[in-house]
Parts: sequence; C-alpha cells; structure tokens
Amino acid sequence: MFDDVVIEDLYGYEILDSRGNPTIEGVCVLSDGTEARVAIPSGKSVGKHEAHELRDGDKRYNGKGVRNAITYLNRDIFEELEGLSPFMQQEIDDILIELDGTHNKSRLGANAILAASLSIAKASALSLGIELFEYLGGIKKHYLPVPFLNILNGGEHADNGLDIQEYMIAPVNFDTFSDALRAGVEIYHALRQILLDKHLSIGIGDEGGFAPTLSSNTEPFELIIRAIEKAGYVPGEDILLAIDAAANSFYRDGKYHLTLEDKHLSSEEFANLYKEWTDHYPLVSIEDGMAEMDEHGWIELTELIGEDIQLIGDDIFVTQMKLLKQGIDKAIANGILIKPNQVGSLSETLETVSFAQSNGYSTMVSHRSGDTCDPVIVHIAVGLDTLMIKSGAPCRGERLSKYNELLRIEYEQGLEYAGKLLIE
Ligand code: 2PG
Ligand code: MG
Repeated sequence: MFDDVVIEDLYGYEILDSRGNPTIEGVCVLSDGTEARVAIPSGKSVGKHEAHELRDGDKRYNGKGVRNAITYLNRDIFEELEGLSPFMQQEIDDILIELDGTHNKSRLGANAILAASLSIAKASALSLGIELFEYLGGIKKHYLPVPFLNILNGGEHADNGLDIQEYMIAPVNFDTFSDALRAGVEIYHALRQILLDKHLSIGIGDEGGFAPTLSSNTEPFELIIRAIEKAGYVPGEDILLAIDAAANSFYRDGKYHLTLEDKHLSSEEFANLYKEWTDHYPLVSIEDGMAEMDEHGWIELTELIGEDIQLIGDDIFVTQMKLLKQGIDKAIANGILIKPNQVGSLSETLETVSFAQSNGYSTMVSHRSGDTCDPVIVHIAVGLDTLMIKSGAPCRGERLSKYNELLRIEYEQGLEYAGKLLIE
C-alpha cells in the first residue's frame, strides 16, 4: 500500500527564529493527506565549512530574508521530487545534492534543501503512524539523551565579556530523563537566586542561560558549583560540567585572547589552562576548545587531556563526514557535535553520526543559537542513540520545545535514560 504514497506538494514560507530573523518553515504534503512541517534554525558562531545558508541580501530584514531559498524549494526542488515515494530518504537527498551541484549547497541553499529533506522524513513517519525517531532509528533499543543545559551564556551569545561561549551542566546520575531535567531546572533556579543575592544581572543570553558580567572565565564554574550544591546535588557525581569555548571567536594571529583576563595564550598554554580547569572543577566535556584553523592546537589538546575528557569538535567538523574522517586520522578530538543545518541534509547527518559512532567518537546533537520551537533534532538524538543533546537553558520556548518533546517521549514511550550509561 505504501507504493501508492507519493510526494504531492512541497513548499515553504518565511517565519521568524528566536532572534527575530527570517527562516524557512517547510511543508511536505503526501498523497495520503499527511502533512508535515519543519523549521530551520540558524547559527551565530559558525564554522568556515558549514553548508551555505542562503539569504536574500536585499533591503528586507537587513538582508536576512529567505525568499530566494523558498523560491528554490517551491519551484526547483518540488519539480524534481513531485510524485516520488517519500520513503527513500537517501535517494531523495542524493537528488537534492545533485540538483544543487555545489560542494556547500550554495546554489539552492542548505536551508531550502534541509527543509525538503527533513519535512519529507517527518511526513513519512507520520504517514506510517510511527514516531520520527523510530523511522530514523528502527526497532533497536533507544535511550533518552542526557541534556547539556547551557545555564550561563557568554561569547557571541551575550554581551557580558565572557570569552567562553557556553557553561553547561549535565545531570547524569538519575534514573529517568524527567528527574535529570528537574535537577537541571532546580539548579538553574538556584543560580538565579545566587546571582540576585550578589546583585548580578539575571538577564539572559541567546540560549536562555544567564549572562551576568563577571571578572574571570572561571567564575561561572564557582557560581554553578554553588548552585548545584544549593539545589541539593553533588557536583561531579550527580551533575557534571561542560563548556563550549567556541574558540574560533577569540583566536587571532596564532593566539587565544582571553580578553576578560587580559591573557594571550599560545595553543600549548591554552591546552595547559584547560588541564588546570579539568583538574580543579568537575569539567568533563570541552567543545571547540581550539579554533578550527589551529589543527596543531587541537592535536596537542587531544594528546594532553583526550584520554579523560570528552573533546567535542563543532566548527572543525561541521557535521561533515569528510572533515570528521580527517580529524580522526590526525587524532583530533574524541567527539563530534551534530547540527543538521551544518551539512544540509538528513542522510548526510545520519551518515556522519554512524561514522562517528563506529569510530568510537561520542556524539552530541545540538540546536542552533537562532532556533525555533521545532523539536525535530530530538528525534535524531533518540533515533540514533547519540546519548547527548544540547538545547540551551531550561528557559525560552525554542529551547524548552526540545526538552518538552523528550518529556513527551518519555511519558508516551517510557524510554530509558542514558545518564548512567555515560558515567559507567
Ligand atoms: C554552538 C552553537 C549552539 P551557534 O556553537 O555550538 O550552541 O552556537 O548556533 O551560534 O553556532
Ligand atoms: Mg559550538
């Protein structure tokens, strides 16, 4: 009977993301009446090799309109896919890549291509009456991922002068996802009270974490550890710490410029500073510890602490298998961040995840700093058992939509929580 179901319509329109910038909401309609929508997120601290996000560059929205990308979706992409079965994702994505014809999806736009790719997958799952994570991951056992909650924002996501972009807590020592998330929320609220008591700002950054003006890049660790204890949990046991340094943003002329502390460090010095941090604090995961152009620094950092600490490559791998492979060959990092819009199609995202997993690299699915309330990334994390997800703080609708989708999946499907797997 599925032979009869075909793609009947594919179109998009402009909606706004969490920063008030236009983005594509894509719709796929199947011949059996199924309709699925997806919304495409957008990053601020972007890697050089990310797939191209097509923006109009005219007067509307300061050049950020996406009408051209939508025209490509409604016209070129739809013409190519109309009448095809939606259940052949790989073939569909291959067609899209070929139709675009560039190495970085710059002709049609990765935003247009991903809108087609994801909405077709979502419609397929809906049409079959199964969850998207089941459609993507099959019938094997699935886990609810550990949420890495970015409760203190800095870098390009705030204007508080912190050089490090994200300070995250990972509630691991819990039996269920909902208990883990609750602990994260309690700690977030405890941190708010601590900041208030110290007369520091409780204003928030792009990802919902607080963005107070502080005096050093390690002060957030102290504050967060106090918040963990205030909420009644044990740092390093119940709750682990993680950062995304997003080091691209303060790497210039071969040095890492920690402006807040007036430190200007070589790769080696910076790697040693990370080592100090991991020795002093329950910091177990560092994302983009080195800049993407500083391969040598990456190799050095991996050599120094890669045995004990999770080192996640975001800007350096940009969810692309080819770049990950090069990194693995050079012994760079031991984990990868997964953002579908960095590569621009679902099949390529899945390919990168399974390549990472089969090479022993850990995988963390991620939102973008400009996001929408679409929780689609949750299904990639659950379906492919990445065991980790980051979607900002438990604050702001577009961040919570992912955590709430995980709560729904837990309630309806009763999946096991991955927390204890990570610390075993
Ligand atoms: C990151 C992301 C998400 P952006 O650097 O990991 O947190 O930020 O979307 O701005 O690239
Ligand atoms: Mg990052």
